[in-house]
Amino acid sequence: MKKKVSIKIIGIAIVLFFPILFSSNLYADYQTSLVFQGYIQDGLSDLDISSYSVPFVYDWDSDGKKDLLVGQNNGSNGYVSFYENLGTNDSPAFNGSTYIQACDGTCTLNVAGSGRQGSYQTVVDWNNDNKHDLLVGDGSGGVTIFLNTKNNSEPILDSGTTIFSGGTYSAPIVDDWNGDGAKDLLIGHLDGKIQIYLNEGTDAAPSYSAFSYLQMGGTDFDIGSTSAPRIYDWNNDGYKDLLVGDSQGYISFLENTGTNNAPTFNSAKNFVLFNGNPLKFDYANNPTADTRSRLFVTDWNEDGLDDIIVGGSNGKLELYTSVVPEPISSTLFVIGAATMGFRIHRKKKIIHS
Ligand SMILES: [Ca+2]
Ligand SMILES: [Ca+2]
Ligand SMILES: [Ca+2]
Ligand SMILES: [Ca+2]
Repeated sequence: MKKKVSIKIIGIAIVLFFPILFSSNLYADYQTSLVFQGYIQDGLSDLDISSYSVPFVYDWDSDGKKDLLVGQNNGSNGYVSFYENLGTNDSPAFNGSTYIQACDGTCTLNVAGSGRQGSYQTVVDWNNDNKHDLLVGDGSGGVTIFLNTKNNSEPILDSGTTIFSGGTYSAPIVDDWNGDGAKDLLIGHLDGKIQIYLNEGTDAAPSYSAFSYLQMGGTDFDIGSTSAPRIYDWNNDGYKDLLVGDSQGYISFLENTGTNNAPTFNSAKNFVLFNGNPLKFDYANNPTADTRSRLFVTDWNEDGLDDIIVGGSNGKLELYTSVVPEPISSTLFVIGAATMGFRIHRKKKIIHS
């Protein structure tokens, strides 16, 4: 009798998950369990910085609650807005924002904006003084480090030091790419490629001169246009992967098939949502428009599952939350369904005993 109940539940679970198994293009898509939850709110309206939003989640004022830093392009200026979290960590709430300043006083951090790219910001302790700093890419290809001259609860940034200038649409991130203990740079650009600058200085005093292009399957990786990387171990195998935004609004997943000290990539696949739709910025309203995407992975609702925030052309921030742990291969879906059946069965057994 108990066996029958268990099989029935497993059957229902498999039927529920069945459409997912066959909803994606196996050659170009990467199925996720992400569900679009709508736009992040600011007070009673959609958070909206007007154009080309770039999300970064960090507890900027060190009060124990994660905040939002939002890069943007307002015409020819790239700013970074600080949205202080007035809610909690599992239910963030915002009410207005202030521009990040680049001095001890009033001097709004302002980098070059151009077209689809204003500021692309990454929080990092650049000089290892235990105070978080802000690395900012801009529309004219520049990369600037703004050092925190005060403390972590009331950060005051200096006027910035240029690391690179020239090029177009720089989207820099920091990572010890080759595992030698010194922070390296990966930089996305308008040309769709990703530059890797290995640190020729030290971790506390980085220095960069030569770069190589990120390789995929023996050639330069090229997403087409306007590449914007973030690093995250999305499939939970212990190896850092790359997630890359582009000009069209998609998110590409580059699975690291090498190691953390020698990452290698063989394919790029577009994220597909739980319901089979592509993860594409503003897909519901503009399914075919080039909406440009910049992403940040975070567990937004603190349920233990990875979520993604995506910024794009309309200046808002989309929230996508996972409903099961990644990766969700078809095999794991079946195992997951069976596990669910087993758990329900066990629970019933306890209830009936
Ligand atoms: Ca905070
Ligand atoms: Ca620092
Ligand atoms: Ca991985
Ligand atoms: Ca989550």
